[in-house]
Amino acid sequence: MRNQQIGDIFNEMADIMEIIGEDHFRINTYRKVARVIHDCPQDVSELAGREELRSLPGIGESSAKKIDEFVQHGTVQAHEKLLKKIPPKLLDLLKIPGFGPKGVAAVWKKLNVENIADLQRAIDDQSLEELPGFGAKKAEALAHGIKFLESAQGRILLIYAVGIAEAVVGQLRQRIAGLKRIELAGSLRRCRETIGDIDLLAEADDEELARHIVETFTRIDGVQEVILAGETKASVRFTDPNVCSDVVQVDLRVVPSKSTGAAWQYFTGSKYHNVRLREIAVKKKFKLNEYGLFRGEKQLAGKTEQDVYKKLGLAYIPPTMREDRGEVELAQKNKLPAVVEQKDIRGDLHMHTPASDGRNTLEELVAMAKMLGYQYIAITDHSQSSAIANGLDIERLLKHIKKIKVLNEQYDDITILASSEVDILMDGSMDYPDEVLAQLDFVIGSVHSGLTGPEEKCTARVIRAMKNPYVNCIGHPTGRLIGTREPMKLDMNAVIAAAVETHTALEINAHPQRLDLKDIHVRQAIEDGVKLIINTDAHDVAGLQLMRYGVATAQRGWATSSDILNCQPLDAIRAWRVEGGEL
Ligand code: DGT
Ligand code: CA
Ligand code: CA
Ligand code: ZN
Repeated sequence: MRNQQIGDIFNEMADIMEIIGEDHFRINTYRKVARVIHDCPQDVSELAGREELRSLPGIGESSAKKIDEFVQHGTVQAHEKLLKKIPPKLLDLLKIPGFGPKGVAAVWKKLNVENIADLQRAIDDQSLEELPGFGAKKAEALAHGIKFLESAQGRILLIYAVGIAEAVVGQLRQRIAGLKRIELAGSLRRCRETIGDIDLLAEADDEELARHIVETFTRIDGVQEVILAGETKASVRFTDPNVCSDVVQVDLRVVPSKSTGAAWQYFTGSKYHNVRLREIAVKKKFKLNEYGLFRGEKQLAGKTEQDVYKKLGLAYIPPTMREDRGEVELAQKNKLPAVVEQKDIRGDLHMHTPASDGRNTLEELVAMAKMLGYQYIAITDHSQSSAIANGLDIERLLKHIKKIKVLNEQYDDITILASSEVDILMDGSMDYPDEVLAQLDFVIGSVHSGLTGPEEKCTARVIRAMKNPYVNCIGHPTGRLIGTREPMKLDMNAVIAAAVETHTALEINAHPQRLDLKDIHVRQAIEDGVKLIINTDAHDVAGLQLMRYGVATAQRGWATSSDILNCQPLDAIRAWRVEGGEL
């Protein structure tokens, strides 16, 4: 699928045109085309040159020609021409949260700012705050935004790393006949929310094969640069435009089978977890490294990870828990929590249909939910204040509820709950009156606008929503978008206390750009007895399949299935909701 890449080109053209001050009509057209391509379930590049491409809504002949051109030549002339009109690094400025094309145009034309470093200088020498329309407050916010951007730089979202790792492993499997075992390690295996580089491990007992694996790895499609290549390891910079536009470092090591477990353990990390393990080994007068666990020359363990943990006197620790956050101590006492697994999930309580901003019909969502083995789902379209997301006014909502109830009658193997993701308004009141909320089977309250306020205000807003007796869950509680939008400032202690008091669940939004609540807040919440729900917030059937990222986040927060509402049968959720009973 090249939809992401093609759509991005149209968005970039719109950005440049807006910066250089071109006609609004065409800018809007390009933005619309970008959206249509991003949302298109088919591979647009496969439609190139055909009539079908032209029949997509919003795609006229001139846009279709640009897509054809891209598929044929890999570039679009109009795009290249626009790029020549601006300094090469100017568009980097758009990555700063809260900075749009108009702001970029102003600093470029009035202050000669051509890149992020220039902007930082304009902030430091106060020329930015003197610029009309900016001021000290805005300058401070931009300085903050630059810091935020830098902290995320060089790391990619977990889901992209997964896609890239799959692409690399796929090519290796295809090209190396004798390849037996290849495993993911590093932060990718631990499912951190962002990944610095991708670590892979392959097994080979003969040197010839090991060399062949390393050599092939340095030559697969997508390698941009070979950073190092030895007998048993190599590092490359790799990219796959079907996954994302970033270039990522991938490290591969080849190890003999007698060391696979030890190496897998070592290169999974985290570094701090490994340090703790090595301390335990040293206390036992053992030696632990990537080749195995040794007493003197004798290898005690190394073939499997399980053996390594066992011989160290530890229970096996799931990779998602290996952060040195107390898991080693619990493993010593054999008291590790049995963290939730994908198979424990019985339903998904947050998804959108075309009634608001979803892309697949109710029936299509139900079919996918059944395929995933779910017993229930909740349809949660947006409420009236979410105008951009085509939120439902009361009249449309009531009709929607009826439609869902009628549909639900047609299935006896899955229950479809008529629900809504209701906006939490600025003052913490809900976007529908109570008598409307009362007609829903389940209510998620979410903040979608005004996330930048001070902590006190944001916290009070969310807590007021929790106090509404009809609100069952707070959706994506902090509203963050990893790497692009900062979380709302919430006093998490107060939010958690209110969740307990008001019997409101908190969501672990599984969308890979959200993962909200995040791992450490999950842990904090369950320690205080808050119930969580892992939801995909799907806007299409593909979105329903992203549950694993939420499950991994729950594991990283040590949640067990008893902490998670949608690991329970529907009757138990109903009782919890209606009677305020315990699970
Ligand atoms: P990343 O790539 O920044 O997302 O994070 P990791 O955890 O994948 O880190 P990376 O790629 O530098 O190293 C992979 C694993 O190798 C790491 O999780 C643990 C192990 N490792 C790396 N450096 C050290 C070290 O200095 N000491 C120990 N004990 N282990 C290390
Ligand atoms: Ca890594
Ligand atoms: Ca690495
Ligand atoms: Zn939402």
